[in-house]
Formats: sequence, C-alpha cells, structure tokens
Amino acid sequence: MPNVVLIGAPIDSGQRRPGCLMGPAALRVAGIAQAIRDLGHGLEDWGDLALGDLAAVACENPAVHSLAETLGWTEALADKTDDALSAGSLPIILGGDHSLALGSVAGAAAHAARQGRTLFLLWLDAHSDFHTPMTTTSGNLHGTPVAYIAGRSGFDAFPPFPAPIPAERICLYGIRSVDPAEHAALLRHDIAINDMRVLDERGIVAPLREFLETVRAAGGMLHVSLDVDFLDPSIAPAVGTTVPGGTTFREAHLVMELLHESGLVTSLDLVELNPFLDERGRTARLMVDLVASLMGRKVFDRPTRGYA
Ligand code: Z70
Ligand code: MN
Ligand code: MN
Ligand code: MN
Repeated sequence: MPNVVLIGAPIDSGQRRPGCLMGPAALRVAGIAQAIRDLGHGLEDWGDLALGDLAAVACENPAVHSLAETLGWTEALADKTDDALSAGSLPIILGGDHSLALGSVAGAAAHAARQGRTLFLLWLDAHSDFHTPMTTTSGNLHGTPVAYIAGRSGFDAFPPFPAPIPAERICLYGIRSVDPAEHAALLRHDIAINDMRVLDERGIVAPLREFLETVRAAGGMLHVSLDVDFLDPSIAPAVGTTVPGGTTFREAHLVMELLHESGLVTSLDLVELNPFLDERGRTARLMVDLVASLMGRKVFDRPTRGYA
C-alpha cells in the first residue's frame, strides 16, 4: 500500500468567487488524514504550499485574470507533486480551484517521463476544462488544465507541458457543461468524452472499466482529478459553479470503489471545494468519504476481487 502525501493548495486565482483557498483547511477539519490512516496507509501532511515571487507575464486575451499567480502555483505544485511521486508516495492535492491541475498533472507527467512510464488522466468533472488562455471568455484559468495537459497551444506564459498526454489517454467523466470553443476543439481531439448522456445510457461502471483496462494494459500511471461539481449539487453544494444532473452519492462511491479495486491510481486532486458555500461541512465530509472509498474503505470486505 502506498504512503500518502497530502499537499495543501490554497488556490483561488483560477476563478472569481473567493473561498476555494479554504478548501485544504476544510478537508483537514473533515478528517481526511485520519480517514486515510484508518485504512492502514502511511500518511504525511506536507502542509500548505506557499506562492513565491510572481513573474511579470502578459496574455493577449484581455479576459484572462490572475495569470502570474496561476503560473506561480503551477510551478510550485508541479515541483511538489513530482517530489511526492519520486518519494514513492501517492500525492493527494487538497485544492483549491481546478487551475491547480495545471501544476499537479505537470508534476506527475514529468515524473512519469523520467521513469519511462505512461501517464493517463481521469477527469471527474461537470466541465471539460478544455479552454486555452486564448479561447476562454470567462478568463478563469480553472477552465484550461485539460488543454494544457493535452499539449494544446496558447499556453505561452507557462512552461511547456512535460510530455503532453495524448488524447487517447485522457478520459473525461461526468461532463455536462461545455463551452462552444471547447466543443469545437474537443471535436478535433480523440479524447473519451463520457458526458451524462453516455453515463445515463451505459451506466457509470462500463465506460470506467474500459478506461481502466487500457491503463492496466499499458502498465500506466493514473492521475485522477476530482472536481466537486462531478457530484450533483444537491449532495455537494459547496461549489461556485453548480451544474444540475451530476453523479449521485452512490454512483460517485462506486467510481471510487472501482478505482481502488484497479490499484492503478498514482496521484489525486481534490478541487473546487468552496467551504464558504457549504452546509454544515457536508460537502467537505462527502469528499473525505469518497477519498476513503478510493483508498479502500468498503461496506463489506469480500475475499474475492469485485462481487463475483
Ligand atoms: C467555463 C469557463 C469551470 C469549473 C467552471 C466553466 C469552467 N467553461 N470549471 N467550474 N470547475 O469559464 O471556462
Ligand atoms: Mn523538488
Ligand atoms: Mn473543473
Ligand atoms: Mn467543474
């Protein structure tokens, strides 16, 4: 069982609604460290990352805001995520808005490249986050990490993404909000788009099992990026952009249980939790429970894999 490293990423700069910077504290208050230790894993909490001096950077798209901060966080998080993986641990990034994945996945990709391993990406989100800094109309850079990871151009202010992940190794799951520019770009890429139309028809299990099989066959590493809005807002209200029609409590736990069973997850982001919008901590607690399922908590521990 891998040692877990918690990396706090108190990041608000990828969007405009303040509060996500309290996410790491809320996840700790909700008991994330103890929940993971209770499952028998070793755990180190590396505390919250700090932002260093900001570089002077500019973007041609005037809508883009907080570019220098986002770049600073990206570099800091790439370094720490790589450090945790190099120490043989499973890093869990406590966000912070989804712009943190610009850094966490870059760190995982740099590590995988050095090891000669293949990195896959599972994006659990209502949104495709496939804008570039050139196409975003909101200017919110939390809508851009998948494009950066896939190696799209338009990220001139950022370090070149180390070993971009080819489209066939990226799986979007739970998608139900895609902007026109993202939609057009996704049509030109061969990314697996498991939107709610697909999940309603095929169920939550089959498409995930298929993806996990491709990861396993390649002997790959798997980064999972879990956005709170993957969940339906009725069970997870602590999020800035609520999109109806998200996954249920039971579907989300099943996803986590399948991920645990696969044994393939090598790094994890927990993003977009805005504790200021929560109801008596319920979203923070739900996120911790989902992590516990991913780390091996079961209702009933069957001796055989799965339920067959
Ligand atoms: C929209 C944009 C987004 C998360 C909102 C929304 C992006 N596509 N991502 N919440 N997690 O502003 O680019
Ligand atoms: Mn380092
Ligand atoms: Mn997102
Ligand atoms: Mn989202």
